[in-house]
Amino acid sequence: MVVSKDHPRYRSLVIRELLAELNKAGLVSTTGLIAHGRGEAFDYLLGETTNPNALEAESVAVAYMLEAKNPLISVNGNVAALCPREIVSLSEIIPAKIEVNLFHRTDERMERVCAHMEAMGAKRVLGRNPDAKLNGIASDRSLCTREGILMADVVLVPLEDGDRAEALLHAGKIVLAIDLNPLSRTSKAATVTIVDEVTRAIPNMIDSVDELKTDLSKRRSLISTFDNKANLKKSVQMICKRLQKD
Ligand code: PTJ
Repeated sequence: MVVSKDHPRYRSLVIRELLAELNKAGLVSTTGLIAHGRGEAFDYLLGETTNPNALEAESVAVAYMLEAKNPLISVNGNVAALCPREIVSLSEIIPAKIEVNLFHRTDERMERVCAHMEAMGAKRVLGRNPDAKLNGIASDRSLCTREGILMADVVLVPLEDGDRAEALLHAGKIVLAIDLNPLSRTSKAATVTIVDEVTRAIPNMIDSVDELKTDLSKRRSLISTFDNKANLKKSVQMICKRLQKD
């Protein structure tokens, strides 16, 4: 389908087309399309822009990644489809490992998502050959690598479901979530929740790396003063305000 650039929802329509195409190609799961729809609804309510509280959470998340011994970015089908190059850039400048972890896991789909990340520039993608398990998850999402998720101390999980976010926390990890729904279990459980659309959040994170890399005291102060519950409350209040205004 050709989408006209004049269409008021051009960006949203282009992203939908991309996800639908990559669903046909076996990269994005069918429920990934539904998850994206839920995200879009929250984004609409948030004004489809990065809010100051999201920007703050993005800087705090980068501070945690730079302070980490073993930072890792967990990638699923939606994330691989939406912003693969940006994930690769972030992983290179932190530096952080990349591991693919899928909710709807088959060997074939794992290979597709890993190969896609490599085609988009990732030099090393973990996940194909799991040799460890994350406790507390019944499904195949528990499969992971010792070198990657199991050893990571800080894990960035864009678009994660609540069970896995909680299991990562129980395993003693700092969990950085990107989730447009400030009411989700993941958002509430995470150490830092970025309530922003992933294709805006990752570039914003990349932008803050340079400054935070050289400023240790700013990193530490961002981490020590951040209150995730209060930050989430601001996103909910923003939604309420917008609903009342219109
Ligand atoms: O590729 P797989 O098999 O690993 O499956 C991935 C999905 C996304 C299907 C899986 O992780 C899942 O079911 O996720 P949930 O539980 O639906 O959670 C996704 C969360 O991300 C929801 O709260 C959405 O609001 C939010 N979300 C969706 N799209 C975006 C988003 N947040 C930020 N940016 C988005 N583009």
